[in-house]
Amino acid sequence: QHNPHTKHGRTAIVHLFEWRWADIAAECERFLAPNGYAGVQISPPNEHITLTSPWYPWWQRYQPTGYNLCSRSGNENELRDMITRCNNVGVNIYVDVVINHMCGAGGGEGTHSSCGGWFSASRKDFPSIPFTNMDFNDHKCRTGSGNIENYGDPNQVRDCRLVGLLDLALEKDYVRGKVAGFMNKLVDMGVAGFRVDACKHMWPGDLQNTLGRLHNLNTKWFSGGSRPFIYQEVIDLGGEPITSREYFHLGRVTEFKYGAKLGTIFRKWNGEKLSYTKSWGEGYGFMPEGNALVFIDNHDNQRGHGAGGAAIATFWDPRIHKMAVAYMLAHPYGVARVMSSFRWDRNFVNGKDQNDWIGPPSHGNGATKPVPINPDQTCGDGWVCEHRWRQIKNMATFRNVVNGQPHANWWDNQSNQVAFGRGNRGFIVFNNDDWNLDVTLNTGMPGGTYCDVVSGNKDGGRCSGKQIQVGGDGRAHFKISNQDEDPFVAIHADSKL
Ligand code: QV4
Ligand code: CA
Repeated sequence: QHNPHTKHGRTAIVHLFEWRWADIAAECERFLAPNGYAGVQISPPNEHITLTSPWYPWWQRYQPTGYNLCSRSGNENELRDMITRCNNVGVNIYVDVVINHMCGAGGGEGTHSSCGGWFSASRKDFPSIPFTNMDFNDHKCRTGSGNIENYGDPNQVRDCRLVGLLDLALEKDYVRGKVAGFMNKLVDMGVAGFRVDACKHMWPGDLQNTLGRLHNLNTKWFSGGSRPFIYQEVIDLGGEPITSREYFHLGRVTEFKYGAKLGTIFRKWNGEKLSYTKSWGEGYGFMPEGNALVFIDNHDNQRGHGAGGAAIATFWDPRIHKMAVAYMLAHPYGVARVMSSFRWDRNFVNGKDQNDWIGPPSHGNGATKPVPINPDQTCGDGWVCEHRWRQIKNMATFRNVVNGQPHANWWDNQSNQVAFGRGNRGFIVFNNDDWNLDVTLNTGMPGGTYCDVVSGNKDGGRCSGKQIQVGGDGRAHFKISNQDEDPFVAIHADSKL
């Protein structure tokens, strides 16, 4: 189902990657609701393997060992409290669910799991659900290694092990029932939908049956008959037989071309220019806009996993990252997701980060640290909190203010200076050239003085950033130095002084 069921005209989702439930609950109340974020994507809430070699990697949460709701982010009570408190302030929760597989085949046997439940990867025995060796696909897989060896063969992509992860037989009624039961528990607790992991590796028919078993959303917070929002992780950059299109009828799909392309454009690689983005969206070969979930980076490709490579614009390149995220939030295409990360010590050897496995800030024993908030509203202890950066937070508001308005009043200099508006509700100007921008443009906005929400905030009647004068004819003069900390300017109806 394609509708995110957002509330109060809010639009953007933020992925609070690896945050604890207690911190997310507080963040909904103190920051996300007041600043107009629509929802949170949370890390997988179910029981997962715990690994010590490497030391509690972030990716251990993509190796389920059961469906009990205790994880590195907290226990079931904390999860329920978070869902309730976020819903009560109108912020939706979307759960990352890993249903293609359980843990790696080499995961051993014992109680090294986040709830302390016993499991055996070697015997394919997960008694807390229970799944036994009959619930896996090994008999169907035809590769020598039992792993996916060739993405050109849809059968092995669906029926063999993704990097050695025990592949669930989602064709079985029993397995479908257990997976749907797990998801329904979350629906009943009040979540608004799911990010479904590794959908390329599941047959659309199996997914359709499983998702068809989901309950309607909890009527304490959602109107009767609301179906869960679904966005499916399918990496489709072209060139493989499995395409995003096979999944459109089930819900939205992650559009990985979006961030890979926009990162390349803002980096000015391969002769790309910002002016070429006049037709950004479907005109750029992306999926139909009602199907797309868009983002600049995600938890995989910000550290070299997944797809997109070095072009991806992450918080490590803040100037480019802020511009790319602002472009996404200003543009009408797709449901937008903002990444919120933790920092780690990168160590590149021959272009590959040896530390791409490092988990969230922790006390050393695998217990995740809380997110402390500094006096200046940034986060401490290694949490990056991109969603709190003024430029990004204010663009999330921009997206709400211009929601439903058409892309309008495009201008470009045939290079890397562009501008566009959203009806008469907002206007944004970028200078990604190596020289100054100095131009008068038709903004389409009512005359008046506006506060640029990139260089500052509007606070009461005052503006801490640049002021932009829009004449009675809608025209305004913009000057953006290529030396500016953030070489872009954005104004909207609510930033009028
Ligand atoms: C290793 C070997 C295998 C071997 C196996 C033996 O590489 O060849 O068979 O041991 O047991 C981790 C390790 C990986 C290891 C595997 C199993 O990195 O080396 O295999 O565990 O033990 C995340 C990480 C993976 C991690 C996985 C499970 O990115 O590195 O694997 O979690 O912990 C494709 C998919 C797409 C996927 C993307 C990364 O089409 O669906 O790759 N993206 C999603 C998530 C991602 C997650 C998974 C899927 C799996 O976004 O975070 O992978 O749930 O493009
Ligand atoms: Ca599979």
